[in-house]
Amino acid sequence: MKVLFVVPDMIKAENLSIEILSACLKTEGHSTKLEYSNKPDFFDKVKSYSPDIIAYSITTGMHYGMLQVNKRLKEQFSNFIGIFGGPHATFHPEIIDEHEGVDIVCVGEGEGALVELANALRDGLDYSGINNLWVRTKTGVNRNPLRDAVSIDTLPYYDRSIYLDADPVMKESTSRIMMASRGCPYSCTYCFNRTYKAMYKGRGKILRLMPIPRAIEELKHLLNAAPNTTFIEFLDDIFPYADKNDFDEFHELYKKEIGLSFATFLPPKHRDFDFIKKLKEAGCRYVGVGFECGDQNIRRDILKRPNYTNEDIINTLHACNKVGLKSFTTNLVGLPVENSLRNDLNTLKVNIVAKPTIALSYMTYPYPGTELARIAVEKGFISKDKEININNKADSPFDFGADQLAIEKTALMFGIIVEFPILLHIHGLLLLLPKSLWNFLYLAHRGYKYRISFNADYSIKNLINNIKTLINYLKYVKIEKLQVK
Ligand code: B12
Ligand code: SF4
Repeated sequence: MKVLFVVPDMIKAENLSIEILSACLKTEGHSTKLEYSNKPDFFDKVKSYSPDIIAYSITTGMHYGMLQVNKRLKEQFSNFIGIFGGPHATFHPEIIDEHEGVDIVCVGEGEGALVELANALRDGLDYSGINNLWVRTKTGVNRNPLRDAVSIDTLPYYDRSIYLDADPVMKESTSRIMMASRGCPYSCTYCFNRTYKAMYKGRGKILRLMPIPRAIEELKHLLNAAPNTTFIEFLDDIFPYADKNDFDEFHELYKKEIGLSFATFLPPKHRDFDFIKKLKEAGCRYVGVGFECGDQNIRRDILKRPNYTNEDIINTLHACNKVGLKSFTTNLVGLPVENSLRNDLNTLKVNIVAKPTIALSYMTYPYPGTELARIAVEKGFISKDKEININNKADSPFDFGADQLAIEKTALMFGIIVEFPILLHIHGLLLLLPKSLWNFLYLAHRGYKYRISFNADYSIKNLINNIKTLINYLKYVKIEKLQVK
């Protein structure tokens, strides 16, 4: 069978779910391809490939665009099955009831389900009873149950070639992403992990780490597929080998067998100086730490974050600064709490003390199925049925009354004030500047720090590639905004 994955050309980042699904399909003899939906010759390319299955991996926000693309494809070609998977499909599978062109939705992990579907189509068998799939039939939608969580050690290597073949810019890129685990030990209320764990209860272990030698093999495969790679970004929810013994083994093997610089996400607890020093020696170029909120009570009661103090974060980041390891914090702004603006400013002040290389602010969104979404509705910050545009980072979906604009502008100036703390004294004055200006400054500052300074690549080529990516992204967000309206 021919399976076409369709994604927007938006952020120039590989999607590991597509790469693993593609690898599983190829193992069973199916052929796969990836096309960008926002390229001018997209429909011609679909026509010439003539896929049996068109597969979309959707997060909340990008689902508007992909549903629209599927609708247009259905109008032009009738002989393919349109299947949607990924976080949005998992937490809102009702898209199959809401959109005629959606033939199948995959809830949860897709490896087994997609391969079974392709095999059934190839063999002319009935596919309406495949576990994890909601399947449209002549008599209604079959909502099949979940299968057990996949054992990640048994999976093939990510199919890196699917992106490299589709996109010359990605092929040229020297930075690749990697995940050596699935799941997270924590259960924050705003995150999909909490809901996922509840969904998969009794269906196997949901936190799964690749044994270190297997992760090294995976990376060797990556280097084989993309020999120009110089940098690896571990995007695991939490760096899977952060415990001391694991880290020692990882440190030794990684340095010997891979030896490339990398970045990762640390668990938000205190890391001693020696650990940070070793991380730097292993080749780590920068680390991320999820700080999220400076108020311990909100962290514990509303966000249900793991247990850590502001001092834990401050000490870890000071250790990073001492050994010359760059760092970023992630911070949730516009939380659905009383005095949300005061809370944001408090979080900002702790960041000033901690001194990360960059403090990233994330507007809080009530993702479908999360407990925080329920809390926000319950507290009256948002109505249950409000449509939200997730990819638009400048507007809060919540109703903060008179503080609305101040919260949205503070989110945009957050990283800049942390870098230049003197600006905090004139926060009130800065709020008088137009939001469009803050939006521009936010993108410029974040883009510079994250894409250029972190990667220590000041070349004109890198600058141009990043500007192109930004323009692509802005164009896409603009189209999406219209679709939401
Ligand atoms: C890597 C990552 C990114 C990367 C790369 C994204 C990319 N190119 O796709 C970066 C950093 C760029 C990124 C950005 C964003 N991300 Co992100 N990201 C992740 C992360 C950490 C890993 C995703 C991943 O690759 N997982 C590994 C694969 C194997 O697992 P999986 O994605 O769950 O896929 C399985 C199933 O879902 C299913 N499946 C998936 N797709 C399909 C398709 C079909 C057809 C089928 C049958 C099955 C199927 O099968 C897969 C294998 O079992 C997840 C958290 C997580 N741990 O999953 C967040 C996550 C996906 N991100 C999230 C968010 C919110 C964002 C941003 C909006 C953040 C922001 N405010 O800017 C942006 C949006 C970008 C976008 N295009 O959507 C949310 C999405 C929530 C939601 N309801 O949609 C998540 C779940 C994090 C969270 N804590 O809630 N992200
Ligand atoms: S620590 Fe991060 S990935 Fe883990 S549950 Fe909390 S928000 Fe999600």
